[in-house]
Amino acid sequence: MAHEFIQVRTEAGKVGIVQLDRPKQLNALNEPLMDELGAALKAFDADPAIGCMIVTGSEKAFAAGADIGAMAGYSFADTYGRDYITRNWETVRTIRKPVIAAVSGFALGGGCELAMMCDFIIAADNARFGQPEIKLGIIPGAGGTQRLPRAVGKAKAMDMALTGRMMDAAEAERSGLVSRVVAVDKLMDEALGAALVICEFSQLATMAAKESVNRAFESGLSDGVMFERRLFHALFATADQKEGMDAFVNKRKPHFQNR
Ligand code: DAK
Repeated sequence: MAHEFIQVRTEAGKVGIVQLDRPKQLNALNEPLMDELGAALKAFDADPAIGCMIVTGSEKAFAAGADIGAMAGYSFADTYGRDYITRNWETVRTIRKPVIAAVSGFALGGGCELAMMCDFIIAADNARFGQPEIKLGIIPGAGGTQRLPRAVGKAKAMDMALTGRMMDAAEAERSGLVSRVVAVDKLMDEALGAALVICEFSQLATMAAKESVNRAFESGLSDGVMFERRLFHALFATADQKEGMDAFVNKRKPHFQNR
């Protein structure tokens, strides 16, 4: 499938990579880009050969936010009536296999929100995160006021949402927004390394782990632990659990078959 605003490729036949590709606009997110991104991720999710995905941008920008020019003239009827954002911006949330955000440069507004919708963020040392919508007379609209405090706590989330300041990679790692920071020229190697590790495991187990961690943000502790317990129990019905434990006991490498 031809794409206008993204590049799509696979690595080692098992990692699906989507690179946002609107360099002149610092990967500002518009409707067709989000449609393309969603379709590419869904196709990878449906491909049994793919075990993990990476969403990335350019060295200068992961994404500098929603396309301000495109939405500047929108009315309430345009946004609410056409279900702006909800309709196609959150497809990444529906992806069942793990998705890593590899962030270099600016991740602002909708760009920061897109990165936070992924399962974890690996950042280059030049990464800068922010929710500067307040400077435009609006507030974050794709989950920023909800996911940022869950990641970094109320104090920093309020600071960023109310002042619009950016957080550098070191502060983002300190605050729990990103899982790792690496030199900018090592970003894709690091993300790919993490993705390949994930691909070694049973897809049933990685999907269950993702679903269960995400449940922590949707439920109270007892309900979340019960959800985890039931998935844990269910994995004992898989051939991959037998394979993984037999391989350990017999000191050999496991060969998971995703069943
Ligand atoms: N949209 C459109 N174009 C953008 C852009 C953006 N978000 N960010 C940058 N660009 C364009 C610039 O206009 C410029 O284009 P030309 O002038 O060359 O044609 C080009 O990219 C390069 O940008 P700069 O010349 O500004 O580059 P600098 O290195 O000097 O500065 C910067 C980089 C990232 C600091 C700066 O470009 C900047 O501040 N950009 C805007 C960042 C921003 O405010 N992002 C938040 C956007 S608001 C909603 C839900 C969600 C949202 C909205 C509504 N609803 C539910 C209704 C989400 C909103 C947002 O994300």
